[in-house]
Amino acid sequence: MNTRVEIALNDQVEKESFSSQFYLAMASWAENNGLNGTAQFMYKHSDEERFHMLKLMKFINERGGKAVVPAVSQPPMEFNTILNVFEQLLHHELMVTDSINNLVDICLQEKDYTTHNFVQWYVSEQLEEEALARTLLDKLKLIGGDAGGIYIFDRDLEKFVTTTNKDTQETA
Ligand code: OFO
Repeated sequence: MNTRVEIALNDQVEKESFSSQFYLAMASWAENNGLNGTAQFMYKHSDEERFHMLKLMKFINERGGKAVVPAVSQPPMEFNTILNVFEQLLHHELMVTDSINNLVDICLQEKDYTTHNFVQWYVSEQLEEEALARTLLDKLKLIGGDAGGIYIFDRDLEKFVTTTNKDTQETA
């Protein structure tokens, strides 16, 4: 496998691993602050990021490269408000999108069209994740600091997680 592409893919492995840890920290914070829907959403999101990491690692190894298991780094643990949690989520996803776009650039520069094709899955995934994070953040901005509004937001998020879990199980 092309060395530059391999390094960039392993760098992405590290970012997906950190995303998983970061969303786990958000889940734990939400759970400790009575926001069970948000906690479930973040636990699920954390699992998805781990899946993104594993998918990359398998691809690297299948293509003759060496997937590197990254060190676990401590994510931020304190979030002042639920709004702050979702602001950080969107901010983080935008950083991941930049990194994926950089990966696409490297594949094209190195004429690695197979990896380019593989990375397209991440391009679409980022589109969806960014859109979802923006929608949730917009809702929270509308709600402002209203406790009743936050209660309903959190309850709706719990329903959303249950419905999407059911859909995934039915299509599996
Ligand atoms: Fe949410 O980022 Fe993975 O790809």
